[in-house]
Amino acid sequence: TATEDDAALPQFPPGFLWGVSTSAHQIEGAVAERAPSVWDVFGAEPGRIRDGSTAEVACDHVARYREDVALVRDLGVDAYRFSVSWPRVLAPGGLDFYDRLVDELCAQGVRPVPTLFHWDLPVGLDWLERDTAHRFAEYAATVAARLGDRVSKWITLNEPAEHTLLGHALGEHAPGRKLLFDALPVAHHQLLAHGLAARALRAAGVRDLGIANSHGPTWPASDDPADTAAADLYDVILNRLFSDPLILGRYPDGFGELMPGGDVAGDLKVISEDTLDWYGINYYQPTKVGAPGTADVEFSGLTLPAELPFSVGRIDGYPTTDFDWPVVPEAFTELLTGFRERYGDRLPPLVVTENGCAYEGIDDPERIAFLQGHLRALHRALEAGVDVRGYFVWSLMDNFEWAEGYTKRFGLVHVDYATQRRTPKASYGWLCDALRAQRP
Ligand code: GBH
Repeated sequence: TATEDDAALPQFPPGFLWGVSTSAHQIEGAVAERAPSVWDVFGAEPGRIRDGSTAEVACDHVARYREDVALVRDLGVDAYRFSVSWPRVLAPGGLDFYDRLVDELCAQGVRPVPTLFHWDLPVGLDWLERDTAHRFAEYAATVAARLGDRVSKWITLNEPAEHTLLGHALGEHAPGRKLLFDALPVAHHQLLAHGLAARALRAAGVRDLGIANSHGPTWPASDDPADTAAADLYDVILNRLFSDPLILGRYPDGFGELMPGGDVAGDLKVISEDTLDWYGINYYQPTKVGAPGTADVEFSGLTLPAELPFSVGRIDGYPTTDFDWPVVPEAFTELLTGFRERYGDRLPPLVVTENGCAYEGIDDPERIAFLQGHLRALHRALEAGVDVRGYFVWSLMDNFEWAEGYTKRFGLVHVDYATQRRTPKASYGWLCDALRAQRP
C-alpha cells in the first residue's frame, strides 16, 4: 500500500553496519564499584544538572545488561556501541563487567563496538596536561589486552570537540572550566591521545579503528562578510580543528601555533599516521552563525559569552526536537558530501556513530520521522558517491543526558527510572521492521 511505501527506506548496500549507541556514564550506575570521574564531582555541584539528578543509578545497566543486550538483539541491529568507563577499569576487577558484557553480546550475535573515552575522565587526570594522553594510551592497551580476543572494532574518543567546548571552554559540562580559547590544549591533548592510543592498539593487532567526532554544517546568518567570517571561524573551531589534523595531518591555518608542547609537527604525525581505518561522525543539527551580537547568543539552552567572536542563532522553518534543535535531514546530506568534497581521496570510509533526537513519549512518531528523514538523507549521500559504511542510532534507551539530567529522552526504548522498566517505543518497532526489510 501507499502507506507502506511511505514508511520504507531505500535499500542500503550489503554489509552496511546497523547499530545503536550508549555511553557508560549515561547508563551504567554502580558508581560505588568504580573510581570517581570528573562527572561525579561536577554532577554533585549544586545547579549543574537541570533537574538536580545524578547518574548514580541512571539505567542501572551494570545490573541489567542482559536485558539491555536482549533489546539490542531483538531490534535486529548488527552492532552495539557502548563506552568503557576508564574509572571503572581503574577499580579492582573493573574490567570484569566489560568482559561479561562482551561475552553476552557475542552470545546474542551482536557485534561489540567499544568507545574508550566518552567524557568520564577519572578524577586526578586533566586534559590540560599532556601526560593524560600517555595515560590514555596505556589504558587503551589494558582494555585491548582483555577484550581484544572478542572485539575487533574500536573507537578511541567520543566528540573531543564537545568535551573541549562544553567541558573546558564554556563550563556547561564536567570539569566545568570556562577557559574560552585557553581550552585549546584540551583539544590537542585529546587528539594526541587518539594518536598514541592508535599506536598501542595497532601493536595489539587492532585493524578496525575509528574515532567519533561531532560535526554539523555551519550556515552563515547572512551573506554579509562579517557573518560569513564568523561562520568560517566557528566551522574551523567545531569541525575542522578536529577533522583536519586527523585526516590531513595539519591544523587549520593559525591554530597549530596556538597548540602546546613545542613539537606540534611531530604530534601531528602521531595524530594522523595510520590512526584511522574509518572516521566516525555524530550528527545532530546544523548551526546558524553570525558576527558577534547579530544573533541570539543562545544555543541549546546555554548562553554564549558575549566576548566570543561569533554568535549562534535560531534556524527557523523546521520542526524542532525537545532540545529545541532543528530537524534538518538535508543538512546531513550536505555534511557527508562536504566531507567528501573537502578531503577527497584522503577521506577514510565514514561511519555515522550517532544520530538521534529527544522526544517524550512511548508513542513517538516524531522520532520515526526523524530517523526516516535522516536515513534517506544518508542514502542520498551514498548515491552521490560518499563511502558511508554504517549508521548507529543515539540511543538504545533513554538515559542521563548530561547537564539536562533525565529531562531529555533520546531512546528507542523508554526507561521508567522509578522502576527501571524498559518499554520499546513505536520507533523501536519501526526500526525493527525497516531493518528486516533491508535483509536479503
Ligand atoms: C552527543 O553530544 C553525545 O555524544 C551523547 O553523549 C549525547 O547524549 C548526545 O549527543 C545527545 O546530546 O549549536 O545549538 O546547534 C551532543 C552533540 C552536537 C550537541 C552539537 C550540541 C550544538 C548545538 N552536540 N550541538 S547548536
